[in-house]
Amino acid sequence: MKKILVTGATGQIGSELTIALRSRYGAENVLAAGHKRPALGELMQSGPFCCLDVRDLPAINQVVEANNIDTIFHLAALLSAVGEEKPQQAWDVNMNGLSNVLEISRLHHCALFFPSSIAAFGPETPPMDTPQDTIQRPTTIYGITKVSGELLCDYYYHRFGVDTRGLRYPGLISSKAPPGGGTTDYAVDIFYAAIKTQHYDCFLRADTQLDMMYMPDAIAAALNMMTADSRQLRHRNAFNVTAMSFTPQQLAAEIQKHIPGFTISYSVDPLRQAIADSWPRHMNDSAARAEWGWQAQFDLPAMVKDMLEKITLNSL
Ligand code: VAH
Repeated sequence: MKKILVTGATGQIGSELTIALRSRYGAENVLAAGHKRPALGELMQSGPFCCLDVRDLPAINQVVEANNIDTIFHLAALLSAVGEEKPQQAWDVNMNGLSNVLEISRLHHCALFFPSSIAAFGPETPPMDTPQDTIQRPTTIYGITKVSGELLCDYYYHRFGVDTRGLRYPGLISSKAPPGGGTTDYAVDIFYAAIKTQHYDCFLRADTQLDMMYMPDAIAAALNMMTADSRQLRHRNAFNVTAMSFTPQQLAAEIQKHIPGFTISYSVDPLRQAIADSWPRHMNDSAARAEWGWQAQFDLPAMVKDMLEKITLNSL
């Protein structure tokens, strides 16, 4: 990896991944791209940025050619809840955007990282210890674009030899950029509410168990998988990876260990509850452990402690 393009760089994953890539490969070698210019901040001050709509094939081609890009981390997408509000736009951005980036990767011999998700599974998928290889009939447009994306990336690898690689991420928890319209956003919003008002009104039911991961682990997983020996990667485009699995009730109890006065209430959002109910509870990530040495570093107590410290620091 020498010259890297990150699409969706202003999003929850992109904003932290870009910084991590710049510290490892040199700021000038990591071009951040977003559909709109963000406010000045660490992302903008730490290296190059360009506005880029992933639905614009010639524009992607121009950026990749002009910057001699050899690796693309393609993060631009509409997430699950916002996708259900505008499914046609979700298909356009998530699928036509990916198709364009795959075509440019084929033409310019770029390696490509694609983030899939637990959303690529559906109600018929075994919810506990969800296998690496199992039935995938997602019921959200976001999930349909994720399972289609996994298959399209597999196709470009087998048909054209494009070095495509991807991970099925669980819900991600981060302290830098706010999440953007996902079903697991509660697991981030709750920390800001706990510090600001010591109360959080949760949009999912108290017992909704979902796989989750702290952003430092998500970033490490992407970097380690992208630099792994390609010959070891049997599942290359859709590795299950997870770190913990909890309910809003369990997360609140862990926060209360640090903020005893913190309270939680529940005003369930039927749309996001239905989405969460269609996803598995806990994935089996043994394939990632076996094929490229995946190992999470943060469990629930460690993540809560670090998140509260970081957000408190940022708010000073
Ligand atoms: C979402 N944060 O909620 C994303 C993620 C597993 C969930 O893909 O849509």
